[in-house]
Amino acid sequence: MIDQVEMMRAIERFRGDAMVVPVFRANGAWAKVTNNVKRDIPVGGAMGKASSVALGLALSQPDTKVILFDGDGSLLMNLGSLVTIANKGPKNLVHFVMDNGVYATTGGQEVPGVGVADYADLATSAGYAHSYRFDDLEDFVTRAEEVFSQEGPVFVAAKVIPDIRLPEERAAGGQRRTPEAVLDLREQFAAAD
Ligand SMILES: Cc1ncc(C[n+]2csc(CCOP(=O)(O)OP(=O)(O)O)c2C)c(N)n1
Repeated sequence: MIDQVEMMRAIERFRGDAMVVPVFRANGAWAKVTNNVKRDIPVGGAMGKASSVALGLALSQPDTKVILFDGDGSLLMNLGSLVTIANKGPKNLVHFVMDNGVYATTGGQEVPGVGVADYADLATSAGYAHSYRFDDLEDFVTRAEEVFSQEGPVFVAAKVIPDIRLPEERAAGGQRRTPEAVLDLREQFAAAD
């Protein structure tokens, strides 16, 4: 299993000006490594909808990469988005599912299908252009360049260590929230017009 902060450190090197959409625990992890916070658009609360938000961003800004860090519980709540994304075929979307096997944010309850449902297979059968699965950090680091150079939509299922520590134990806080991210983005899009 992979430490998601370490995995994200490797991803940040390929990030450039990509917009990054992290959900729940992935948001806290990404906050530790991001170097371009104004291009980070966390989606909290609206569980399951980050994949739809990322699709919208990717379609509206086709020349900019969009990196989505979905949760497994979140993806399960909007599994149809795999088919919708594949159908739209955004070449600039890289969709990670941080598969920790649990709803970490609400205390670590097991998600359905652990050890049975295969998200990479689901993405392939939905029609994603490329689909990967990783459960080893070194393996991911070795192939990260390939992952980010593919034409999307690209799907990456990553088996990550669940972080079910309470906020005070995780030294959480200071994370970016959706409303400020949307305002920042609006300014950037307006300036580019
Ligand atoms: C529609 C809806 N149901 C329930 C919740 C409460 N909730 C917030 S986070 C979360 C778990 C998210 O799990 P996952 O996507 O796997 O991310 P993780 O917490 O493991 O990073 C739940 C159930 C919610 N925000 N929205």
